[in-house]
Amino acid sequence: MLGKIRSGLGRTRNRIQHAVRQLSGDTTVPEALEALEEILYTADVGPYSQELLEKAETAFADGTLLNPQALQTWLQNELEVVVLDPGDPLLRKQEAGPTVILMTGVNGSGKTTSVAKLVFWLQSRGQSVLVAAGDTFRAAAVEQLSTWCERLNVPLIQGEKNGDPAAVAHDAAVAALSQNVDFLVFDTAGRLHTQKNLMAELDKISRVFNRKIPGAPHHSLLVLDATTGQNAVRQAKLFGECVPLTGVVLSKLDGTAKGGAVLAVGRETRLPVLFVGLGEGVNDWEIFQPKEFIQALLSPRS
Ligand SMILES: Nc1nc2c(ncn2[C@@H]2O[C@H](COP(=O)(O)OP(=O)(O)OP(=O)(O)O)[C@@H](O)[C@H]2O)c(=O)[nH]1
Ligand SMILES: [Mg+2]
Repeated sequence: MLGKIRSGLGRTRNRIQHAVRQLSGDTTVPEALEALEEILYTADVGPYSQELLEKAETAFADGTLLNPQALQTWLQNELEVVVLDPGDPLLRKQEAGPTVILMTGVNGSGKTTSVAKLVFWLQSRGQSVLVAAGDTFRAAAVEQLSTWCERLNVPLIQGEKNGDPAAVAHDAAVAALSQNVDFLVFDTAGRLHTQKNLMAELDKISRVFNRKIPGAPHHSLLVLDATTGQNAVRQAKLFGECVPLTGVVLSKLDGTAKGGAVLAVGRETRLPVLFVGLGEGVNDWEIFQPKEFIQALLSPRS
């Protein structure tokens, strides 16, 4: 993953490279602290930055940190404990019956593209998949998803135009049970976390699933656009109030200079980031590995 994450983090890495080199080079303590501050703020690590800076200062003062050169490893270790490990196995499969995955997120966050990437990933693990289009309001949305499904050769359940997405959930659950698929992936329409009705709709979809398939949806993922930086944290909190979220997909990491937002999301929401999106193709998808991610973020350009 390191190579891909490293190039995917390109813009973030470019912006903090100067400070990273300074941190790993020959510096004084004040210079090292300044470089640390630049890294944390530029990468958009969030409110945690201030706390980390103070902790580093204290560590220098009380001798825990002996010299500026030790700061790089110290920072790496500090950041590693912030981010939850996605755990193993990812997206645990139910012992019997279909495992249902609900994809949620604000408009344009990358849900539909992530559905395609996730399907491809599941297929590459030998799993059978059924997809359902919960976005019944926009013809273009169904078209986008059906194009992906044709390419990936997976069946798609869709409802009537402008129909109730909960009805699609019902039909999808019935189909998943009768076809005995391993996974059912449900794409939803984008919604703002401030739109009460649409947020309540997510709860309705979940309840319909649960009536048909015990415990479903088994995984409710929030797709966050990495380029939105700290707003992602707020989205995670508000979506989490409507559906019990189990994890985060961080899309568009390739297009942001604020890759450190992953760390804020992990720390503030206590939700594991499971996957990252690194482009528009089905292959631009990686399991999120905190250690490697932080290493890629902080390593000087080779
Ligand atoms: N560079 C890059 N682009 C991405 C990534 N994921 C999605 N996109 C692009 O972002 C745009 C929006 O993606 P969608 O998957 O349609 O987003 P959505 O959340 O389904 O959007 P709505 O259904 O309208 O709410 C598309 O142009 C995607 O190609 C990613 O990881 N990297
Ligand atoms: Mg969509």
